[in-house]
Amino acid sequence: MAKFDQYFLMKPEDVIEYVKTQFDIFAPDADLECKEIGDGNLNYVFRVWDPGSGASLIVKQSGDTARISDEFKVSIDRNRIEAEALMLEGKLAPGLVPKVYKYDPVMNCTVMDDLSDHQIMRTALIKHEKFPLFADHITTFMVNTLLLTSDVVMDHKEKKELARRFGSPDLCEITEDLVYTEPFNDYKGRNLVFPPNLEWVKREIYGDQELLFEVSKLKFDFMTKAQALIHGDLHTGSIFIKPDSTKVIDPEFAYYGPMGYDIGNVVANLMFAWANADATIEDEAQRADYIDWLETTIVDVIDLFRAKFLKAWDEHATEVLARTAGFKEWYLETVMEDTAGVAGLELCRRILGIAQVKDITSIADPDKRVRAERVCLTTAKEFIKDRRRFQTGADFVAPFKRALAQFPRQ
Ligand code: SR1
Ligand code: MG
Repeated sequence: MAKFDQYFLMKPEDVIEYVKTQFDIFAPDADLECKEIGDGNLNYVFRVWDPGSGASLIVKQSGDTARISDEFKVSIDRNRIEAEALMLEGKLAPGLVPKVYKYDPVMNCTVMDDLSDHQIMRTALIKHEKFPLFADHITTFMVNTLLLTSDVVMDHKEKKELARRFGSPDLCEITEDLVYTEPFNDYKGRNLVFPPNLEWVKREIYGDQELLFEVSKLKFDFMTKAQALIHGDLHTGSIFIKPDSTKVIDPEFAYYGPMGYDIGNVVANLMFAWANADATIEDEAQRADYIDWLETTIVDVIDLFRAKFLKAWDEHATEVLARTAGFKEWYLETVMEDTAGVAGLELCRRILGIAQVKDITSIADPDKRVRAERVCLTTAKEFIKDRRRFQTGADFVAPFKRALAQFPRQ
């Protein structure tokens, strides 16, 4: 039996041998180098390159537990889900995902484009860099991947078959626990609450029964609303970016769920960047300028999504009743309501739960971090409880600005 005929978790030296036996991208005598560069919670990401020619590739492999903790036993089939999702997204939203060269169902790895000329968007936002094309790119990605995989556009039998291929019980369980349940009751005792905020969180989050009631409704929506093939983890750590290019990566949580799940994640993660900028940029004019760009970007994400969604609906809808007067506007209202609910969930879970974000944890001054967290959590409560009220970009940024005013800068 040859070395790569049976699954094992590769080390960098194995990856070099793997790519040499599978691809002719590198010269046979090339002196390849390889480094594990993954910094996500689940997988191993290897960059392989030839210092002579400059050619390079990424090999992403899944293990049978999550990197973040052995507590999470996750099917290695998630690598198939990720590879198939990337290939489908590449067709629906050309140029907005990395190119996949090979999916290997034995080694549970995917070989794809190296995007080292881009940066992880969260890292760039923490450095307070601007990306004026982001809202346009991400809304094209979301409209194309969401609307075009929904019953509005797809043949219903084909859509059900696609939903079956993307049934993903292990990864859905992670989302159900980490996004929808634990932030609101810590029932597994693994939340990571910033100690100076613990009493506030006990009162304002764990003690809010109306909040829990609304979160319960949203959780059942996530489990039952097979609306579109969502990316399932569309935060700024799942986006590679440079000024003229945006690439969405890591769709291993792809699953048939509510469209608002993806849009809400984008909105919430831009708000984490806003909270970070507000807390860490000392110079007032520079801070105002950067926050202005973030605010405009959030407004544009919502308003461009709305405009492109309605246009794409007119161009692509095949379901006969989708053309009923008023139906597409009603449908979009429900997507926006779900977007607000999920933005609220993401704002809570990344502050209270096990999978946190650097935008918040890197705020060194404890008082500033306390304020940033309370601003995000207060915004989240409004999003979750009053989600029907949020329809336009201006609606979405209003609660964050109100919360900033409610907790004055020290
Ligand atoms: C156990 S995985 C924790 C989180 O990391 C992923 O990126 C998802 O966001 C998941 O919820
Ligand atoms: Mg990920």
